[in-house]
Amino acid sequence: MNEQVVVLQEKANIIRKHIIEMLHESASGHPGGSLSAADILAVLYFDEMKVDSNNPKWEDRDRFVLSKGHAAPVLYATLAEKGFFQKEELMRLRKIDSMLQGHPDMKGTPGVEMSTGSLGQGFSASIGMALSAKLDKKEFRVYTLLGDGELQEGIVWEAAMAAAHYKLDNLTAIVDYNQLQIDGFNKDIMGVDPVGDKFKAFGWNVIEVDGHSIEDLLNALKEAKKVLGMPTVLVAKTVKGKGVSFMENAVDWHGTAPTLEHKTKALIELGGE
Ligand SMILES: Cc1ncc(C[n+]2csc(CCOP(=O)(O)OP(=O)(O)O)c2C)c(N)n1
Repeated sequence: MNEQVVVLQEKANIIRKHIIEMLHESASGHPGGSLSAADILAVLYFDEMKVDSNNPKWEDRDRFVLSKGHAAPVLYATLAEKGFFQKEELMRLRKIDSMLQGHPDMKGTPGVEMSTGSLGQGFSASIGMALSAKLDKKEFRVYTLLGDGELQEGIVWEAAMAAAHYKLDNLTAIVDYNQLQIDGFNKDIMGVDPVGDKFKAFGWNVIEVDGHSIEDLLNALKEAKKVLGMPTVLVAKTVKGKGVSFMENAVDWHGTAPTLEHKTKALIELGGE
């Protein structure tokens, strides 16, 4: 395995540990959908995206929109690791007057590009950002992460149609395809499959990847940049709660915070303190 992959895997693991610690400390939040996206955010922020934590508003930076805003802990952990703010802040998640609210707030947190939480709207906003880059003849790229449960929102498909219509090849969407939403498996609540074929029919370039394979993610993101005239979506197969055995594929861990006992167990599985 090459060194870059090992470094990124280690970053993802650190992000996972922060998630467990933050959620335990605040006694609330969403572990399942945060853990499932840790590898994706590690690759985006520590390899793919041009961002500068010393200059969060740098005009030419790449943009990332966490459309599945309830997974805010994975974004906060990544931003802190990247140096946008002190890691100690993570322990103030969801506290009164904290900069880290339960869902991302673009006015309160350095590095957060869009306030999200109402499923589907972050995706629409990312399309506006990509379109404005085109109109302003800017080179930056826009990345956005959606949940597969989020695809149940009608707004997603109107936005997908617009992105293809405007040929937004500067936009890469990633679907965290963990097959669960808040109440159970998507297939039992409102089937979203076949996800790739749907995006293809809406005019998107589609790449299917293993969302926990650093190599797959690196290659797919590189590939996406070569495709011109249409937006690309990575359908990233993931496991909700990935990395903590008792949280994996368990709907109960969508929005439940770990107790001290859970935290201790989880941190041991993730490789200690
Ligand atoms: C418009 C809207 N409706 C309902 C919700 C409540 N909600 C929060 S998370 C969630 C499930 C999301 O599932 P998914 O996108 O698959 O996220 P993941 O499983 O990856 O956490 C729902 C329905 C919301 N945030 N926004």
